Amino acid sequence: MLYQKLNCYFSSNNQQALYSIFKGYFPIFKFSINNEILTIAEILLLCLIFSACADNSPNNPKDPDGSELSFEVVRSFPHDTLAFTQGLLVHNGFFYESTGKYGFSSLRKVQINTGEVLQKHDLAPGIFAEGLAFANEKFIQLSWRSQTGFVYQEDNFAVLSTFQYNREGWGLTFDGQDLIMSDGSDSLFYWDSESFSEKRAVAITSSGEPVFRLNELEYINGQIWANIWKSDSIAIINPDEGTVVSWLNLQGILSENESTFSADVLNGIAWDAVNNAIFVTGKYWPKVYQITIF
Ligand SMILES: [Ca+2]
Repeated sequence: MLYQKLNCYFSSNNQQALYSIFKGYFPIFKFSINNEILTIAEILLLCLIFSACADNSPNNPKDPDGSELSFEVVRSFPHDTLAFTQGLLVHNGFFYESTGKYGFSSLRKVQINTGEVLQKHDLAPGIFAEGLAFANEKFIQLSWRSQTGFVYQEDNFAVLSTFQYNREGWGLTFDGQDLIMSDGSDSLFYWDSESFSEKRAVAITSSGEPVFRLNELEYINGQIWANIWKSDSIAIINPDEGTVVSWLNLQGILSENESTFSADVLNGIAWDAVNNAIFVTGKYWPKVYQITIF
């Protein structure tokens, strides 16, 4: 019975409505959904479910003081639906992609127009690959909890060296001088691009509030673009101030048909500096989208 009562709310992804029920009825200890009175046991269960959902709810931040940007899809390209995208970049006219999951982690060179994987390096099954950057003629790839980074030769993906760091690895990009990495917190970390030693941490805020779950990164035209994990939002960050100057909301970029694949969350931003083209994709998404923003 309770499942039926709740199903209509969760199936429509209506956690806000659920919250409003609590907000509106809690003070007088009378709970009802669709005019059905809930028992005390049901209410307690509802509290547990709600608190769990609230903790893991998708985070689509808004910046009331900043601009919220819209997007238009210019073109779309095929993307391997078995690629759990953790990092994406454009180099010399090709996508380079880092895919995660234990046993499925890889570094790939991908034909942009066809999505064909031209070259692939598989990581050991115990490594969950994460962010990817190209710096000093080498590819640098992070891992999630192994605290190990991998340095690859550009042409053949030969592992030139590995290095250690002392936090989780999430996103990675290169600003022309330093590597910039995320660990899922509200800070970005600047690393020396040769020694990989940490030079400084920058706390990222939006309207004075910390911005958590910073994930895949891309340095674009002097700004840092950061996926917010489990959301459709990208924070566009002024690196000097550590402030979000605008939010890009990509809600709806996957059509309903495309969403029926086992598509996971948005997680892939790449910039083709030569053609000033911006690409986005997600984990197991069937497409990579070239977008313009306005
Ligand atoms: Ca990227």
